[in-house]
Amino acid sequence: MRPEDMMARAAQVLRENDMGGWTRASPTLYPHQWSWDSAFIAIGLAHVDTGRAAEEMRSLLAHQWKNGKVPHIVFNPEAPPESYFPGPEHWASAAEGEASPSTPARTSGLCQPPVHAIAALRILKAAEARGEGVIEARKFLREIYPKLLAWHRYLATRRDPEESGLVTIFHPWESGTDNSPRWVPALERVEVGEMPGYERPDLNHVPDPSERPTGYEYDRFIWLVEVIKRVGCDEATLYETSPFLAKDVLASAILVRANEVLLDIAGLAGAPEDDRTQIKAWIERGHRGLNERWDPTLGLCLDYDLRAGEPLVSRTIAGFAPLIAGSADRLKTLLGILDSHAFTGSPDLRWPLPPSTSPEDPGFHPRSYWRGPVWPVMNWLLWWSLDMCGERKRAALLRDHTLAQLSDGCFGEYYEPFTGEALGSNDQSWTAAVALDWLAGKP
Ligand code: 9WN
Repeated sequence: MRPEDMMARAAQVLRENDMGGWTRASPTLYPHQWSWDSAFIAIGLAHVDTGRAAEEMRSLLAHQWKNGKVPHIVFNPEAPPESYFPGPEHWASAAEGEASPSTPARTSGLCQPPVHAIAALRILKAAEARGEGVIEARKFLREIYPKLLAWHRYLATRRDPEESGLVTIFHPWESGTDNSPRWVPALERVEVGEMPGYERPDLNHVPDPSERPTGYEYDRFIWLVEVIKRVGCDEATLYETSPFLAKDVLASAILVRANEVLLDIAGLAGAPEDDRTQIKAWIERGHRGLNERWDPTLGLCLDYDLRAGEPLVSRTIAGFAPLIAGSADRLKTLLGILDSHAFTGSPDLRWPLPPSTSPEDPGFHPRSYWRGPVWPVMNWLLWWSLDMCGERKRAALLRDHTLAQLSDGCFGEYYEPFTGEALGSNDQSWTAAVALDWLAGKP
């Protein structure tokens, strides 16, 4: 597929998933607006229409909770109840609590990794590169700055009362890498209690159930939703009671970078010095926290199970957290691991692209979601981080190989690492968005 054709197709995918001011994550599997998907989608849209890109984020942030939380899903009121589980009815009781946004409650009670500030600034950069919509983009950044600050404050306080610099999650869905081996030992410790039966519409939208999380995992996912709902999503109570309580190094690294970007946005917004001092302190704390989670044997950063009081040992792309956070002292080791057989160096791979879980990890499964498949959106995050670290050549290769993979025109959600087959949902919005960003050139 020629680059101009791929670009046109990617823009078409985003148009077809456009629900009027917001974009569904995919045509059938995900009929709602997801938090971090939306941010990546805005990055793609920025190359087409500044106003529409800003609107994507505005519509998500309109549902921000009073305590600053940006919900992981904003539900589409028009999606039939049987289209996704757990849907708005399931979350209703929890989403009508004190901290939730104004009624009718249309969100889940969870959150996802904070890529939003990164996306917001990229809207401006893309507008500047196109020489169009710059004033609008600057206005948009000034407008959303307080919301982004409140979001980061929420993560730095309610999700880190220990001031460790690391974000606590109450549910694997909050990591965005749901069934990753990252969470296996912590999930195994969760005892599922009494709860109503449920159906899984997600299985109707993939050709093979092995591409999605297992029934064992789903029972725990849905039970944890129950646990969170029962306490009205109250963070302090969940700290005491939740059977799943983990520090997420990927979300924490993203937060470090997002805080760096927030400093730039604070500058544009003419924010008070106090804000900047606070943001800088969060950045420092984040680096410190990640440093403590470094595993010298694996040469990767590891999540931490607060309930069990032990590191969660696995070899996944989340281990590259210090690279994403821009910690210079880990760069050389991480690049070595990235190039090694454990990630992109195996000659058996269809493309030298990092599987979500290393084929050398015991939890690896080449077709199962976050257990092995290559996720184009994660490649974007790594590409962006490598570029920021000055690793331009390596970044360009990662981009070019991902684009080669995407030339099948499917815009798959994820890809089998050895065969290159598109898996999960086709026409996945964030896949199209990152392709668009790459094809449009450097903003
Ligand atoms: C649960 C929408 C989302 C992504 C997540 C991905 C998947 C949902 C699901 O899809 O999660 O949030 O139903 O499997 O894991 O990263 O945001 O694309």
